[in-house]
Amino acid sequence: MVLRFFKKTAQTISKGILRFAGGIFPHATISIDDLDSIEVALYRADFGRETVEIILGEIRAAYRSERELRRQEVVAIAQHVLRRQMEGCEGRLTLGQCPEVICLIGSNGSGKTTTVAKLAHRMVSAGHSVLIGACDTFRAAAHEQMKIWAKRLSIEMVGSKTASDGSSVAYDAVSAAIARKKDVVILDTAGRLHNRSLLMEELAKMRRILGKKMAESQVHGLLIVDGNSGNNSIEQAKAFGEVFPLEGVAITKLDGTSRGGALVGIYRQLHIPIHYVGIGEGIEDLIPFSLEEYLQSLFVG
Ligand SMILES: Nc1nc2c(ncn2[C@@H]2O[C@H](COP(=O)(O)OP(=O)(O)O)[C@@H](O)[C@H]2O)c(=O)[nH]1
Ligand SMILES: [Mg+2]
Repeated sequence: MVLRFFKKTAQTISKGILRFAGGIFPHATISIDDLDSIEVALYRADFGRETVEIILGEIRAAYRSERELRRQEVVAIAQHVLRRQMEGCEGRLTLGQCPEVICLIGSNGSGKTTTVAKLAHRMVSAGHSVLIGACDTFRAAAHEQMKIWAKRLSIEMVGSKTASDGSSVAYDAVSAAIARKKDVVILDTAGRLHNRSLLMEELAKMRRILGKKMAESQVHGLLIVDGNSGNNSIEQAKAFGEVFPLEGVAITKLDGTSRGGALVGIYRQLHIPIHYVGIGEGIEDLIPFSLEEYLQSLFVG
């Protein structure tokens, strides 16, 4: 059931492990020469140097004691290492105060607007009342895109075609949510302004303005990372985190990337739990991240 989520990454990994290892037979033994192909596959899947070295080190140690390893044992070693590396990685938003504000932050094209829609849909389906704030005022098209989603989902949206300031829209959205007694406000934000420092200033301002209306514990920064950008996205994520406290991360587009191993590096370097993964363009294609599902689906095939 979970197997389709990380299909491309799984194909990349399985190529490396299977190629010299008796095809699909889990009991086939692999030789020490196969380690190179396993190593390449793990790098291709973007697990990052630290993690690949640990996995390889443990496989070598197992060789020394066993001399013969079956493919399923290699997989078990990799999963065991990853389980350790990813300890505590599953994040969940806890909703309780009314309203809770979830602010989606990330670079242009990472999937923020789509994820706002998917998340709003999830929350409405779970019985919460939701209001969307269209705070990407930088691009006119962003407002339209959010509006189309809100209309399709029949979810109230606060936005402005003419506002030049995302923070003022955020303020209005939160005020409306309080007045209308909504459970959750989900804010879309801009991923690009004229330059990077302006974008950071804008985010810092939004956080300050939200702080005037809400308790700190009511505001949840959710970082949106494009799964295709893999380990490269980490530096940028750190910059966002400096101006807007990040509670969790959602990693999008994992349906189409062979670099799903980057989740490990993202988690280990940012120390932010992974709340959701995006696995397609449809409204249902956002799922809570489960480490076990991830580990199972990486090594199928
Ligand atoms: N395949 C796939 N496409 C996605 C996913 N999430 C977003 N997208 C697509 O990525 C593109 C950019 O998304 P958008 O939400 O506009 O990004 P934003 O600029 O951060 O708001 C759109 O074409 C989305 O349909 C996902 O999980 N999988
Ligand atoms: Mg957008």
